[in-house]
Amino acid sequence: MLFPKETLTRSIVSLDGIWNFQKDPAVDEPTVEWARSGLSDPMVMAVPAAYNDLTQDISLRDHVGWVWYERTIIPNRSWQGQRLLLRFGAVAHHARVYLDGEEITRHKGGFLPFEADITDRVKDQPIRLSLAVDNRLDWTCLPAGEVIKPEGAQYPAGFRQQVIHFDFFNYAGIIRPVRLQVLPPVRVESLHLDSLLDEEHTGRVHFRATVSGEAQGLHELLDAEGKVVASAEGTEGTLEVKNPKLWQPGEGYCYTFRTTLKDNSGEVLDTYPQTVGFRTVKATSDAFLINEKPFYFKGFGKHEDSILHGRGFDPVTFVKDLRLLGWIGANSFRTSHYPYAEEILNLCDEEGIVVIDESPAVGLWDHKAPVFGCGRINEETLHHHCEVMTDLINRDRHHPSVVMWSVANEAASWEEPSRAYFEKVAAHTRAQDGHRPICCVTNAYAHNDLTQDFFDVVCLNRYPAWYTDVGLLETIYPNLMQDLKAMYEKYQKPIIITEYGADTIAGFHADPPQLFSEEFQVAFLNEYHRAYDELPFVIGEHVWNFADFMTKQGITRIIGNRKGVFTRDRQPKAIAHHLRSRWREEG
Ligand code: BDP
Repeated sequence: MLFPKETLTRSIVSLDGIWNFQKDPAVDEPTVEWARSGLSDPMVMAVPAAYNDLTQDISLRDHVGWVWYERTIIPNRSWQGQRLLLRFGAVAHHARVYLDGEEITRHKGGFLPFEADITDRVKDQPIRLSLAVDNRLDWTCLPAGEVIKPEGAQYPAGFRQQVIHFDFFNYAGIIRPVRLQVLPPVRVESLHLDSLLDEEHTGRVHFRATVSGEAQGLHELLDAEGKVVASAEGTEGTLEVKNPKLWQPGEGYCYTFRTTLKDNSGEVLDTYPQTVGFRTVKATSDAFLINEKPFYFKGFGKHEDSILHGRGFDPVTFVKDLRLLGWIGANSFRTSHYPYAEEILNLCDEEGIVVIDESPAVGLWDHKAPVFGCGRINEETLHHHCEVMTDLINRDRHHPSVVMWSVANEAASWEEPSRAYFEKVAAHTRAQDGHRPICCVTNAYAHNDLTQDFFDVVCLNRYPAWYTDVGLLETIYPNLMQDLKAMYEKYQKPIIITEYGADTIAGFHADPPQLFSEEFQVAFLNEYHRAYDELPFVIGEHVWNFADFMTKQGITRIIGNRKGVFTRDRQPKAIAHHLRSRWREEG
């Protein structure tokens, strides 16, 4: 599936904007008549956006189940003879799509794109596009969750609750752009591109193109100035360039892989450009090498989260985030805890920002009971997990900014059956992409972890003096020294601390430091850094979190998680200035 781009042969009709919207009172199956008759009592809703924060209605914010979206598509004469491909960037978490009442496709999973060819259904009359969207999560979904019906006189009749074992608000709806792609009948359908660099410094783009219809394919590699530096014909092959200019952290030099399809008379039938870049990545026993040079990860675990938009794609916030990453001297981030919008990765390619690309496998634990090997996380979950890894890698493999795949976050990797599960996920992931290291972010320890040997880099989430030894700053350094050395001794793999942080309310001060104050966040992170700086196998620090973000309500959450280095509206807390001098000084 290609990212939608306008070219000489392709145009895009954006279907973003204001749609009709209605909450569905139905419990299990959506009210399908609404797709035929139109919504009975619609309100307006923005697309893309999560719907949760856009009304004053608490029952919509906390809704569990189906909602409907609806709008009209007005056909255009210029579409005649073209293929019409409807594309959803992401719909959280289950979508059913209807045209004039007829179901045309379904999709499970809230963070990856899906498409439907609607050519044969569009004539010259306006057509109603309806979507039923379900936000319920169960143990076969990623993220995982469970819907419970608690019993007791205090619960209203029919009360259902979405239980989630992850720490971000379960925002839902059409959260990424909706586009109608108007495409030529003979076209490039997919491109499988691996850009590699060998020891003699020869860059090779291995390509495999799927083409609909009969055409001659020409594939060219253009440098950043637009000069063609290599070309080949056919649907599969290799483009070679000697001594290519490298994609580097902080300097995102990209090439363009351009495919042009022509007919026998030489007329252009389709053309599609894809960004690629040359760089090597490799994990050794104590380093992460980018272009053979040790790379130290400085940055954050992030979220796609912003005021009002919820998890809706928000270019304004992301552009600001890019500026803040530059300002603070960060060189990388992790797409915790799900794949981010493709638009974001495109910018990271250009800006030279290093990305750990994470799957939506989060919530695979429960502090009250086991989850693996007891029917909760089951074969269907594993199957879906593998499918999601395939789709994620197919979507993102061409991005030079993506240096590692993260298959999951904080799964119960101390439960014996998790070992067999992750052995399969790891093998499946490597089979999709043998060129990038893989990881599985964990909060387990040397004494209880059962899965890190399947992965290349040990990615650890650690919170001493926050969730344990609360407030005891002096315990951080000895705790980490012992913990990280034990982890390294066991696995002999480099370690990235993918999470460490303290909830901090901007504007709260306490000296000597106390929990929740800006002073505490500074003192707390400094203690962590003391340990990292002494351990050569620690090859990265990602503070949790880049910015404050919304979570479900809880007594340890104050209108969301406050571990941000920036507030939710992107203002720096005191720690931001400290990180800035640490990260910028270190070069
Ligand atoms: C970790 C999770 C992350 C949470 C964080 C926290 O990976 O999603 O937000 O802890 O508690 O366990 O702040």
